Amino acid sequence: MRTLFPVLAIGFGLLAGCSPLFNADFENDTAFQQPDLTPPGPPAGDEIVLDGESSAVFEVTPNALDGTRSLRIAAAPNTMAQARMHADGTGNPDRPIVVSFTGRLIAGSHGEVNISTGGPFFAVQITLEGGSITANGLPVGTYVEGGQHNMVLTMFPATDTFSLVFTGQVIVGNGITGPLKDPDAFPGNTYAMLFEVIPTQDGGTYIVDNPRISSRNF
Ligand SMILES: [Ca+2]
Ligand SMILES: [Ca+2]
Repeated sequence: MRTLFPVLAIGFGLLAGCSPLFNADFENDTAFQQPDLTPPGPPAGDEIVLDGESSAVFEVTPNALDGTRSLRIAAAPNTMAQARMHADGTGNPDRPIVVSFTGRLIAGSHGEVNISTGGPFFAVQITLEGGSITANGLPVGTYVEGGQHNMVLTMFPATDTFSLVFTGQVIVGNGITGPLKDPDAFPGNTYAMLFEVIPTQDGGTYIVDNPRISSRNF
């Protein structure tokens, strides 16, 4: 508890300055079953959309990254699995949009985290593969395979740019920024964070928790 308290305090501080558009922690879900696709609690209308071949696994795991439940997304060899965290609201179009989650990519897996603002192209594409992290195609650092990482991505409507912070078992520099890939579609008419396990010959698994999309109030 002593070590957890500062993390919780920071979490509540961030939430206080943000209006949630999507929020899930999987704590009310049943282990080894699919998550509730309409996450309980505010905001209303947020939803999870699961997609993949019949071999794809989307189940709540008690081997949690935070609390007692997380979401496990697994793909069989040479197949994909994706879980889309969909926000119903758009927030204040003059304020930044903040997208965050905690993840653990099992060694050998290839993961992508794609951020949509409702346009034909993703605004930001993050890839994690073989220990390397890229953002919109550019290398930004490294992660420990099988380790835990936390991402906070902020998108700024005044400049159509993003800033990216990775913490946890990663080596990623400070002050990573870049242009959004689909500026005409931002601010968006919808927002989503798409977790994808990309096909590899060994298959892959991404465990994720606390996916959040928020409209910042400042
Ligand atoms: Ca959790
Ligand atoms: Ca909800």
